[in-house]
Amino acid sequence: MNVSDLWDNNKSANTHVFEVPEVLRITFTFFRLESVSNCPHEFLQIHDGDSSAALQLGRFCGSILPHELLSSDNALYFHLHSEHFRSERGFTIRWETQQPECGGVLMGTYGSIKSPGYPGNYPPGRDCIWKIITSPGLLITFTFGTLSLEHHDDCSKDYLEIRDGPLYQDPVLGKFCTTLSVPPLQTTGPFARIHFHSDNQINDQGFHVTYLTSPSDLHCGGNYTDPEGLLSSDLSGPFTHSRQCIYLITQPLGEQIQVNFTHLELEGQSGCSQSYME
Ligand SMILES: [Ca+2]
Repeated sequence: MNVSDLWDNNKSANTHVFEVPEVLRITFTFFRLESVSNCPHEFLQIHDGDSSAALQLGRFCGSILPHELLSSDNALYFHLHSEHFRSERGFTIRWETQQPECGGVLMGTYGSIKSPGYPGNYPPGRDCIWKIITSPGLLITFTFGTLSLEHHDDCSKDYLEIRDGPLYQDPVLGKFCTTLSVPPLQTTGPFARIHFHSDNQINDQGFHVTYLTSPSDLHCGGNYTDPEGLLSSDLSGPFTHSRQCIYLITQPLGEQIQVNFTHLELEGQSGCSQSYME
């Protein structure tokens, strides 16, 4: 399966579309302030917003050029402090604007996902979609460090939504739109889709979620590259847990694969709503 196949661009199918403000990227081309540890007398302090109440991105002094900085919304607040302004001291900053970027495809076996601007408040009017694509036979467990979103009874304003699969049609594992402590969530297969949405009013701190992968308790799924072979679900005992078993057969470019079923026995419901092979 190609990652591109899993990247559905149907954001507009289930989200509201806003005009998203551009964010600021700043680079330092000159920087020289008094060099004293902790910068007590002379410093440049930068906040990710339009006031000193916004998250502090850094406090700088000395003569080392600070690294590039990116705002999470459309303003940066600079505070230059000096007890004795002197010549040949100061800074030069170049700024550019760009479309905000968030979301992406994560293929590692562990990682973390944060709302834009975290641990500062998240900006308005964002849709960020992350996909976690791991190997067949693994499950993904999400642990919530922070979860603070604008409260709303039916999550029609801001929300964090985690789906049990890579596509927006996959079942919802959890959808959150308040501040609370959430126990870990686990997928039933090796893929997940995380969608963060913020509307244009009222925000909060956002979220910080970490994820880990672990082998499925059922021995099912896997990668197969032999020129021929036998796939078997080998599920001894009754199905006690909901599981997705993903089998990926890959052959060299140009080869085709012929599949013959020798045995198939699954629960029979209309529309294959409970158990199915696809
Ligand atoms: Ca909001």
